[in-house]
Amino acid sequence: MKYSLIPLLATTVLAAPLLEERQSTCSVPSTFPNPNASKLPDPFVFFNGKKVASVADWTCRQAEISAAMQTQELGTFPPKPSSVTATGSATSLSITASEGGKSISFSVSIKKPSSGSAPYPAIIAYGGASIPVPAGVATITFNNDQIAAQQGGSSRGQGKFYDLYGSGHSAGALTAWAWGVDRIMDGLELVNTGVDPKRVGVTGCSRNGKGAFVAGALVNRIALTIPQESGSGGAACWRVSDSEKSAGKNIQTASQIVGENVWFSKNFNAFSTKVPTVATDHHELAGLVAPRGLIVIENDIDWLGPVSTTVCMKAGRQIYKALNVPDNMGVSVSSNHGHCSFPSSQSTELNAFINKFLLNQTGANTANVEKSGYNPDMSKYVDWTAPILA
Ligand code: MCU
Repeated sequence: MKYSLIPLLATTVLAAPLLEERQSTCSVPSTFPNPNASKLPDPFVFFNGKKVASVADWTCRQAEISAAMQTQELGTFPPKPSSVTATGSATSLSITASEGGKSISFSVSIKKPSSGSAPYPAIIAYGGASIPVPAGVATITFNNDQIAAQQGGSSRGQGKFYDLYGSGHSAGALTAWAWGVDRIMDGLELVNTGVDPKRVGVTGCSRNGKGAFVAGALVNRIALTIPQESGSGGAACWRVSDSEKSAGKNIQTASQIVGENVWFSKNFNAFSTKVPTVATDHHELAGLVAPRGLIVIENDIDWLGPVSTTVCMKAGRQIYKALNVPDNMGVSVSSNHGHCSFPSSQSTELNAFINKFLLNQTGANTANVEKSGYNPDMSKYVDWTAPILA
């Protein structure tokens, strides 16, 4: 039975039961195409060639995009383990996850908001927040490195995720961390910490920004995703970054990233020098977050690929436009500041998204946030147009 479309659009949080129902009504392939496409793949065409013609189609398309990304670049995102328990207080939360006779535990700290009373919203911050978290929002500090190490190529398969699922599990660190965020959400639902699980955001900067983006894409209970300066592997598109590299920029590409660290699945190694054959690109990572809140904070450092993040996230925002929620996503590429040192010039858009999605301020203005000093020729990378789905 198909679910009604109205609740999907009426709420910013796609609840887990809806997701399960959605997956049972979508036929998701298990093998994925290897196109030879130097432009960004059309988000609105299923891999079997059928056009996406409705919001219900889009939710099925999301399921196949997610499956393709997991197969080709991210590794498998495991479902909820057979047992998850949690204990906690207003200042900490400890989670134990068990599967197949093994079990792991980890804890996160909670910094209560300096104003407002429970239930309050929170932002899960990978390794601590490097954005200014407003007074009414709690900060949950997530030590993502203990779930999956990111100490270069030799750290593959290390961390609590792999203690549970085995060191040979296909998930790269980004996916393993997203699994950790999913368990934090379980914990917040099990224990009354004061945090409202329906108003939780996720952030991280740089490598942890890639992680925050992937968490928002894979964990449907996240209300607001705030990747900061994630660059290649996050808000940048593999294809655009390769094109920028060919044009002489000092930019991170897929072929570099797979050697630097273990953020992606080892399955991605085979694609890293054949980017046009990847079935998806990262404009569709934004599409996995839709229709939930997404504010992409970027910097114009060459290595991050400011043209690539501009093109990629403008293309991703077409998906939000198709769903008739263009204001639920914004992209802001700032200039002239240190990596991960949040500049005040991006405060307006950051606060607007936090006000809207976490503090429930209906008047918050998140309209038309496409801020970038770059004005790339989109037609070089995009040869599709967004349908009107809603
Ligand atoms: C932007 O994130 C990464 C980048 O992908 C790496 O190539 C570089 O080594 O480190 C960046 C980072 O995490 O900086 C803190």
